[in-house]
Amino acid sequence: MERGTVKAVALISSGDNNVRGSLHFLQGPNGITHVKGSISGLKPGLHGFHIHALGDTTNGCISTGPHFNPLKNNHGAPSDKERHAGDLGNIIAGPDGVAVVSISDRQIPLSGQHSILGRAVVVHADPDDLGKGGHELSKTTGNAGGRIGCGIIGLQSSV
Ligand SMILES: [Cu+2]
Ligand SMILES: [Zn+2]
Repeated sequence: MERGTVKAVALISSGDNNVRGSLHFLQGPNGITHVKGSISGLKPGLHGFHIHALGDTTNGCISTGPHFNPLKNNHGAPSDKERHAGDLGNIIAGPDGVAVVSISDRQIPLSGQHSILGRAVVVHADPDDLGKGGHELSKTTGNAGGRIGCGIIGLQSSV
């Protein structure tokens, strides 16, 4: 896999609510990708936050497909060995409805075979139970509820 510095950006929006935001992705030479930004218009509390497989929003966030899962694992927490590559856990919105995002992760590269470029970031209505909720959806989606915002991850100039 390429290990150069690569930058990407995703603008988060939704067709039918006020969820908005922008996220910046930076992959360092060590292969760790940093995700930084903020998302507003959220209900205070935890919201599932994932990379989904497809960069397709023709039918809104629903057409971004399932969680990005190139290794065919079960859903889990970002810190779990068994997880989807796209499992980034939860973001937390404050009383003002704004979630500040600052995540570093090894499984979301911006280059190479398992690159997330051209895929989508999705924010959910409910908390991700990280695979441990005992719900029938826990091992596939974390039972995180509806998709209230999403954006396609696009390459940005690294200059
Ligand atoms: Cu999701
Ligand atoms: Zn997942």
